[in-house]
Amino acid sequence: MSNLENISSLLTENGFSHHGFTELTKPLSIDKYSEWIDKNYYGNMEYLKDHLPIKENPKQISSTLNSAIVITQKYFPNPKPHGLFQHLNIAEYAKNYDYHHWLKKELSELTQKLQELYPSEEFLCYTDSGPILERDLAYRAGLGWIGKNSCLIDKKEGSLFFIAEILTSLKFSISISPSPDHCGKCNLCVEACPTDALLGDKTMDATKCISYLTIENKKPANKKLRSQIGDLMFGCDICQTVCPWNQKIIKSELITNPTKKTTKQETTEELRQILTSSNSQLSKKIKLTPLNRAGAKGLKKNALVVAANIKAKDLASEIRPYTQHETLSELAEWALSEIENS
Ligand code: B12
Ligand code: SF4
Ligand code: SF4
Repeated sequence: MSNLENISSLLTENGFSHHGFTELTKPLSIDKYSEWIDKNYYGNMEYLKDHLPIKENPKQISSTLNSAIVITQKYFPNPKPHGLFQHLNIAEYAKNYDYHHWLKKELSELTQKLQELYPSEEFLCYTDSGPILERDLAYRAGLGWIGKNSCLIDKKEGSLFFIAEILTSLKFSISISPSPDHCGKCNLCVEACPTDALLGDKTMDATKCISYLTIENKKPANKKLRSQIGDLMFGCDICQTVCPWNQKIIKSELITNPTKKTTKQETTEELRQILTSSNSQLSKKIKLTPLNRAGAKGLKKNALVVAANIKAKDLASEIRPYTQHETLSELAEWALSEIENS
């Protein structure tokens, strides 16, 4: 068996059947990335700008690295659900415990097995944790195409998965034919995006993306964007949910596991919990989940926006104290006026 066949069987045995291999070369889309940075589409995610030189030349991570073993891990149906805030609109990936912990742990175990098989070689694992252009890497490994929603999509797997990789000094004889583009004339994701964040060229203006606004951006969004956020509490799946390549998967899951429709009262109760908890109570609760990225303050900011958009009149007395808040006072005033004028 060749190294490649050996590793491929190990990955499949460990549950990573959708995997691929590629050389660790300059990403195909690095010019696109650089243009994207120049246009300031990254908002306040400064690390994306800082990472440009390493992303361009991944061997800067370690000069002995030659290849990447790339895997995907589905987050829908949820493999590691935490069960918090089941009546709020939270992106599917974030309904699981934080993948930076559990997926990284699974990868580290795999890396250890590889290290035992090849003791003189180097192995480093990442998932969303290194200066690596992961969609480009996965594309080069033959794991899917880049859709107009900018996600990596596979015909069978859809796009509701994480990407992770093990960089290695091993050299493989690889001849991968990249996945053809199956978007065709479809434009559903671009049309469905509530904030017009998708640019139509397989990239986005992240400063308009609800995922950025509810997770990464610590400041309240401008008033126009606030109302476009609707009831999205954390992250956004709209441009993936409308995608025909995910629709097949979502529909079959709904048949086997029908979800109960949430009521406005249930949503209001969970928003109330967030608005009335102390930061430390809330931080403790969300610590091991992706919600921790926004933090307690970020969740409160998002709760004010959702409360205003769903016109939660019952929450006026919970919102009022925030009109005295250090950073959320203007947002709270806006939320109250939205609710009172509805
Ligand atoms: C910053 C970031 C974000 C930002 C910006 C996203 C964006 N589209 O630019 C925000 C906060 C908005 C975000 C949102 C989400 N993210 Co995010 N994010 C990242 C991160 C850390 C960097 C991505 C980046 O560099 N963006 C800048 C743009 C310009 O780069 P890009 O998205 O990689 O896009 C490239 C391709 O589109 C490519 N391209 C365009 N045309 C072509 C053609 C060819 C042939 C090729 C090869 C490439 C190519 O060029 C672009 C630049 O190189 C990556 C992890 C990583 N290290 O890569 C995760 C990552 C992209 N995110 C991920 C996820 C899951 C999400 C969300 C679904 C979470 C959610 N539900 O809210 C959403 C999806 C929104 C969307 N439609 O993209 C996954 C994507 C998995 C997948 N199947 O694609 C990643 C890979 C994390 C992971 N390890 O699993 N994210
Ligand atoms: S994640 Fe939501 S806001 Fe962001 S591009 Fe997709 S549809 Fe638009
Ligand atoms: S919705 Fe249509 S255009 Fe958008 S990524 Fe899916 S197939 Fe491509």
